[in-house]
Amino acid sequence: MRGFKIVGLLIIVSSVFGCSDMTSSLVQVRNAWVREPPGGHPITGAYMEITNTSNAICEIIQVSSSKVGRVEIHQTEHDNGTMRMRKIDSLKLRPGEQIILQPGGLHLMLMDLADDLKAGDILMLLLHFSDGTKQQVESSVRKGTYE
Ligand SMILES: [Cu+2]
Repeated sequence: MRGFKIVGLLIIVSSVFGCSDMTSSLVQVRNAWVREPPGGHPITGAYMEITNTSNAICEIIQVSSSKVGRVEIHQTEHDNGTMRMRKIDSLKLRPGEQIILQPGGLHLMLMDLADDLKAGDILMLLLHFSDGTKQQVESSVRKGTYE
């Protein structure tokens, strides 16, 4: 009985911390980049390596940016030589797991771009986690092959 009470208290304490600090450090993001949209198209892809550095499962449920109308999480699938993109609802990472968003695989689709993104620009992306925290990601715009 005593053990249960202690566990209950720990859960309350950790959720209070989670609410008071809305900046997340659940994941470490490296090599974040956005492909320069070809010929001024208002749509492009964003790529990065995400590692869950926490000891809990974390889930990215949404990505946003002040300069992007809509961001979707996509998985590229190869189907009989045809490449298709499927929208997925979230990215779930186990503790210590790394996922790589890259051309031809998992990626973020940036749609309705407000600005003309050019190689050398910086685009801020905001990762939204299922626990309500958010994490900002600085990504650099580069030229890249179209996927
Ligand atoms: Cu896509």
